[in-house]
Amino acid sequence: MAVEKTFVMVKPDGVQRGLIGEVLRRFEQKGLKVVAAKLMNVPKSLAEQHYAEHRERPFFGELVSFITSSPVFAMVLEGESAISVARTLMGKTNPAESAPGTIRGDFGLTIGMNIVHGSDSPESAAREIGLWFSEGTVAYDKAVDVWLA
Ligand code: DAT
Ligand code: MG
Repeated sequence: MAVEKTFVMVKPDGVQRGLIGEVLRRFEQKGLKVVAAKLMNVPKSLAEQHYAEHRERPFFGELVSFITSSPVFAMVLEGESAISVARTLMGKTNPAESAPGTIRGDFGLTIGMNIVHGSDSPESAAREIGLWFSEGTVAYDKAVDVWLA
């Protein structure tokens, strides 16, 4: 086990539906610490780099146009096993198959609009944090940290 940082983003559908607070609340209540956050429009070049692994997939164009269509809320979360913990809270990629109680299971309906993104491995997390937060993250202690680990 190790303390990790992960890149998480509320996608345009989540922002438009007023779910930034709801999504963030779930990660915060789990014990993950917000170490960076910003609301931003996504340049096409950033979207293409972010989703580079899907470049050859038939839905790549839709993915890029969706993520650039309206602002996203991007953040970096830190905590014990943060990468897999965030993915568990998000639920499966396709909201139709995501368990109730997960973010996608509770708020999503279709795979194209699944509310939230989270890094899927330590390599992805490092790459995505560098891509979205080249300005860096904020290191700080919280008194509650000692009650979480
Ligand atoms: P995840 O977001 O769970 O990491 P992924 O990396 O496989 O999933 O795909 C990235 C996004 O692309 C996903 O959140 C929604 C979209 N997507 C994936 N598979 C799709 C498909 N078959 N049709 C349409 N969109 C898809
Ligand atoms: Mg992915």
